[in-house]
Amino acid sequence: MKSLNLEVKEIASDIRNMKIRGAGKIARSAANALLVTARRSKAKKTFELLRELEASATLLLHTRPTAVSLSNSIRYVMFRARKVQEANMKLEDSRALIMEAARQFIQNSANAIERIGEIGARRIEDGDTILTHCNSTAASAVIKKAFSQGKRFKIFVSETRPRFQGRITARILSDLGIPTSLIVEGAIRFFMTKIDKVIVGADAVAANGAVVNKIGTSMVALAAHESRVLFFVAAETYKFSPETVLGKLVKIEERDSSEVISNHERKRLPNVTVRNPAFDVTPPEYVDLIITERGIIPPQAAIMIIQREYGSITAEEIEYQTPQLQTKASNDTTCRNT
Ligand code: RUB
Repeated sequence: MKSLNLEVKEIASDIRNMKIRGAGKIARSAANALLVTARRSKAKKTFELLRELEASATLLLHTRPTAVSLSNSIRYVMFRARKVQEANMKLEDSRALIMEAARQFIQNSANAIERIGEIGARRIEDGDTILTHCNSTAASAVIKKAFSQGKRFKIFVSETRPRFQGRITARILSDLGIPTSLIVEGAIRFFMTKIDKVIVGADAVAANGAVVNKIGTSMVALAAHESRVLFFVAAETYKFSPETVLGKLVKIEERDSSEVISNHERKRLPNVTVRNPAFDVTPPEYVDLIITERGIIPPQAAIMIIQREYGSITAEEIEYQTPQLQTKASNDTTCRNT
C-alpha cells in the first residue's frame, strides 16, 4: 500500500466516498488512476511497472463493488498491460502503451455517452412527460440531446434518498430550461399515470438483461410496468457484466447507516437496525429497451453485447484478468440478478 502513488490513493478514496460517483465517471477515473500509476512510476523494469499497476488495480476494485464499469475499465487497461509484459517490451514503450490504453478507454467512454444521447433521443417525442431516477450521465445525455434537437417535454425527477442525486439531475435539467418537477420516491406511483417514459442509467447489466441501478429503480420499474409506461435504460456496453455469463451475481454495495440517519439520531433508536443498500436489481421483464452506443437492444439481447465485447470468456480468464473481483468486500450483500 505504501508504494502506491498519492494521487491514485486520492482517486480511490474519492470513488469510495462518492466525491466521484456515477458508474461511467467511476470507470473513467479508474482508467485515469492507472494512467497516473504508469506516468509516475519509478520502476526500472517492465515487470515492476506491472506490479505497481496491479496494486493500483486492487485498490480501485475494492472501492465500489457494484459498478461493473469499474472492473471493466480496469480489465481494459490491465489486459493490454499484461500483453506488454508477455511481448517483453522495453519499459518506456510499455509505459507509453499502457497510458495510451487508459486514454483510449476514457475517450471511448465519452464517445459512448455522446452516441447514446443521439440514439436515445430518437425515442423522445414532443409533449412527452419523462421520469428519471438518481443522476445518470447516460440517461441525462438522452434527455439533453432530445431537448437540444428542439423537442419539448417535461421531466419528473425522484430525489433519490439517501444521497439525493436526483436533486443534481433536477438542477442540471432545469438549468437547461426543461420544465422539471422534483418528487420524493414515495410519490412515484402517484405520478406514474402522468408519465409516458421512464429513463434511467445502470451500474451493471447482467447477461439475462437484469439491470442494476440506484436503489429504488426496481420500484420505479414496477410502477411503470403496472401503468404500462415504457421503461428505458441508457447504458454503455462497458457496464455489461461478463462474469454474469458464468452465473456470478453482481454484488450489491451496502453503505454506512449514517447516510440514512445521523449517528446522533441513531443513538435515540438503540434497538433499530439501519439498512442502506445502494443499488437494486430490475428484472428484464420490466425493461423495454436498453440504449447502448452500439444501438438499442431488448434486455434479452444483453448476452449478445457481452459476447461481442468480451468474446467467449472462460472462468480462468476472469480469474486471471480480475482476481480481486472474487474477494467479497465485508459490507456487500450478494443479491439475485433477477
Ligand atoms: C449512481 C447511479 C447511476 C448509474 C449510472 O449511483 O446509480 O444511475 O451509476 O450513471 P451512485 P452514469 O451515485 O451511488 O454512484 O450514467 O452517470 O454512469
